[in-house]
Amino acid sequence: MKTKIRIFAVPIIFTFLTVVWLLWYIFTPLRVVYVHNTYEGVVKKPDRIGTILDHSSSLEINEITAKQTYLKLLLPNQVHIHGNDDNSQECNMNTCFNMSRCLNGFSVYVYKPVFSAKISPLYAKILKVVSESQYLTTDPTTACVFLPPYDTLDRDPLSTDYSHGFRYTLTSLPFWNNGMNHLVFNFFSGTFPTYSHSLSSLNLEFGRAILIKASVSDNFNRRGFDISSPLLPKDFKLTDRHPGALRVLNNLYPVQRKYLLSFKGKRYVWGVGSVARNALSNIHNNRDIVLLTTCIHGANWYKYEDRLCENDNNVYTEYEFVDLMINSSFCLVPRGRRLGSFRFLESLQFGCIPVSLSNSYVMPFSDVIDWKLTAINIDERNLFQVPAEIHSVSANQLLAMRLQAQFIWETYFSSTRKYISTILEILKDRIYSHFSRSYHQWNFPPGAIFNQMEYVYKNNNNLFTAVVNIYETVTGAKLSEKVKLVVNTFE
Ligand SMILES: *[C@@H]1O[C@H](CO)[C@@H](O)[C@H](O)[C@H]1NC(C)=O
Ligand SMILES: CC(=O)N[C@H]1CO[C@H](CO)[C@@H](O)[C@@H]1O
Repeated sequence: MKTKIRIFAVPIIFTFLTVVWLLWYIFTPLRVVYVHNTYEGVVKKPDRIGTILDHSSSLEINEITAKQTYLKLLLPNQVHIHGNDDNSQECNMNTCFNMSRCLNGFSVYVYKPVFSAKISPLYAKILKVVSESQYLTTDPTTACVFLPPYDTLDRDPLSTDYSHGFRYTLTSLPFWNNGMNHLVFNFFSGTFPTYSHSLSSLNLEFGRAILIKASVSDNFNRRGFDISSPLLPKDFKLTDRHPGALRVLNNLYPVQRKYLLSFKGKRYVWGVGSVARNALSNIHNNRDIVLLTTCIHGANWYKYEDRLCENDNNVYTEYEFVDLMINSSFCLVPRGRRLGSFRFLESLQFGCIPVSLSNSYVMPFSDVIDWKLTAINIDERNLFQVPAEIHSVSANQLLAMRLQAQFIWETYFSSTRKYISTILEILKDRIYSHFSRSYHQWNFPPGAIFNQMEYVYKNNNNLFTAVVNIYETVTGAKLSEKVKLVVNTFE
């Protein structure tokens, strides 16, 4: 009898130990540590870090990948990039951006110009401003992000600025790596007659590059990855600011300007984007609402002329553009053929509150700028409600929005240099997310560019700071609990 029990005891004890081990395994918090790498240097505690690292890199990573989540340790040579590599439409900063490249600080490498490649004046300015940036590096092996030497601003095959052959040139860049950590600028994509907003209409093998794109539609936006850009005018200044109207006039008043709402621009009579602008004459009253359109653009406009064109074309010339902008409380920004319109930035510059009519448009830099403080968005189909909506804005609100429009203009948009600084600071905020600037820093004076704090950890005691960056894909809930435990353990 006794020997029988002993024989059975072996597997029972074994099972018991296995269960205990499993429970311990499941409930032990993750001990994953990224030793914070500042812009200035690394906080070094090699012995302790070493121990933890060995532990984390073997055990936890396997465990997490098994749960269909993934973890990126921000340690040199330890970036684990998961996800479907071939589907660049799914890109986010965790799947398509190599954080390892940025561990020694934020830097930009600008490829040497290619003399055979045609570059528009605007792209030349972008290249120049980045080249003069404090973040420029001449060493591509240590660069965090890359700027290609090819002008991809205009990808409309019918446009005179369109350059053929990018499909091959971008991919042949020496550090291209399927676009990883590259910035690709684009203002015009798609073409007559559909002006598709899809990424494939770019005619460009951009892969995992971050697109800095105008006229982005919500439906094709790689959120948190691509950057929605305003449409910059061709004659945009390099470094001098285009001053805001309030600065020029040195006057905020009258709060209610002569015109409540104005617009002066083209209308397209037919095809994509024509609906909103063709209906404007219905709310034009020639008193406080002045909405002027002209059918005249391109050589063959008269072929499509409608019965209102003649009158519209005549009234159009009766008002001066600047006079309207400067004397209007609100400026209508109806979509054109594409979602973005030059009028958007012009309104900000004139301290005129933009009233955007552009369904699904992703407002410029909207991951940091809160446009609700500055602009009004109205569904294109509700054009007839525009007067009522803007009448309901109080004088106080109007003044606040006007000041905010000027602040946003002067801080983030008023020159190519400001524009580029904003983009680089957005990228920095994303990459060093534990240091990213707050909503208030971005949206209130003096603004995020003024506040370029360089953080340095002064470490006088034996403790060290662990910053854990965990990136999750599908099932996040369980992992997040563990992350909290980790942070509590080491803080
Ligand atoms: C990320 O960058 C590091 C450092 O340059 C490099 O060693 C690593 O291979 C890169 N990973 C990928 C997936 O490109
Ligand atoms: C038509 C009109 O009122 N124009 C005015 C617009 O604003 C400027 C600057 O305040 C005035 O000089 C114009 O007379």
